[in-house]
Amino acid sequence: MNKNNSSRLFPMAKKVMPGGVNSPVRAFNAVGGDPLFIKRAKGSRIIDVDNNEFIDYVASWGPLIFGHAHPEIVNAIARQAELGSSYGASTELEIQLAEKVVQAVPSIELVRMVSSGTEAVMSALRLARGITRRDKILKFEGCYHGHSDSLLVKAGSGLVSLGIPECPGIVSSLAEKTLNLPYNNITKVRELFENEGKEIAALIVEPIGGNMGVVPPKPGFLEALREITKKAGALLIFDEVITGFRVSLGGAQKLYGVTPDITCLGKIIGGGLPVGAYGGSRQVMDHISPVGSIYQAGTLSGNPLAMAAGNVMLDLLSKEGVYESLEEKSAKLCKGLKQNVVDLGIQAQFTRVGSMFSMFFTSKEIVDFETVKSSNTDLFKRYFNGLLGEGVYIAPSQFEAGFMSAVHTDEEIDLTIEASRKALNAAQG
Ligand code: HOZ
Repeated sequence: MNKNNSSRLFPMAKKVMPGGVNSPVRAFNAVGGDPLFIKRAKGSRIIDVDNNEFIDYVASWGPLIFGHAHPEIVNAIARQAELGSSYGASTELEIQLAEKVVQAVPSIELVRMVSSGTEAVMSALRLARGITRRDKILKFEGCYHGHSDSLLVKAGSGLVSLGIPECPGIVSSLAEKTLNLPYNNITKVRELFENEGKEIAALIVEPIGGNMGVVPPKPGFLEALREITKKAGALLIFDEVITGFRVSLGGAQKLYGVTPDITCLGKIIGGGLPVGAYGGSRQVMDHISPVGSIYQAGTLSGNPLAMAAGNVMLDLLSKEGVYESLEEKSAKLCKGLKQNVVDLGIQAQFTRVGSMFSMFFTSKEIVDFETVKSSNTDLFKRYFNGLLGEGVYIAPSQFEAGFMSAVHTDEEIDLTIEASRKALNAAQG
């Protein structure tokens, strides 16, 4: 694979941007080599500056459920751009998108749009702390909820990929307020709440772990979190930045039938544009300014380009058969990938919920951050590079999820399975 232009651009990028990237997960630190520089993308394919074309399972880290540059989304953005890209004032588009979110997501009666998932989660925590007048929050090891100070403790995603156990720069008195427990371990949650429950403002969880690779909740885990938080007067926050509108129209909460107090959403509801949102019952959300006194604001919140794209995205997602088709394609891909490892005698675990999936190179059953971290990252590194050479692009880290889109074809899935077999064969040497 020719990487001449990417390799030419990378030193230039490093001269003007830290590590040459604008988000650490884009660097290829965990897999070696220079990162790809992308020049365009269409449907299920991305094309780099050396004209290498890849079948893409990163999908901009999840949101592009209809692939890149879907014509209806592109048209909506173009139409809105003609009318102005930002007003810093209210629009009808915001109401339309909010109505769709409220209709689809069980826990949301009122929603506040923001500009990123990080912002949504940061604001949701402030809301929970403001309502309960408590400081502590509980999260789970390996879950990543964006990069706000309270949440960069034992976090997954880029931190685990880059091997950063603790992020300097976080005020220790704030970090102390963040409690961490192993995902899926309800016994430990109960113990903690027995001792400190009255000090905990919120428990925040990815209802399906998606930022350490895919880690599904064990049966009963989410239900128990709901019961325990309710009893303690703490708020339950679902970070559905990845799962919201991906695993079902109503997100993981609809899939599992567990309703949190606050839900955080991300870029899916902006059709891949920079958007986040948080929502809950009227009672909870009325604490936010200008009704209540918990302040949160943003010029680009409810940005009209993003709202226009998001409206089309949610309309497309509402069409009959979308999730069934995603399920079918994802099941087919994972079945093929699984057969490969069986045939080649490689130790691997597969996790999948709907169209988000992972393959971990370990013999341990995947239930939490520890089991995820038992994966053979050297093997992953060779596998990733082999796949790239075969024209398949997955996230450059063992600790990220893969995403199927509605526009991946059966033929592309077959090609991916074949590419994976070759890459695995080469990787095991
Ligand atoms: N953290 C996200 C992936 N798990 C992607 C956003 C980013 O960090 O760039």
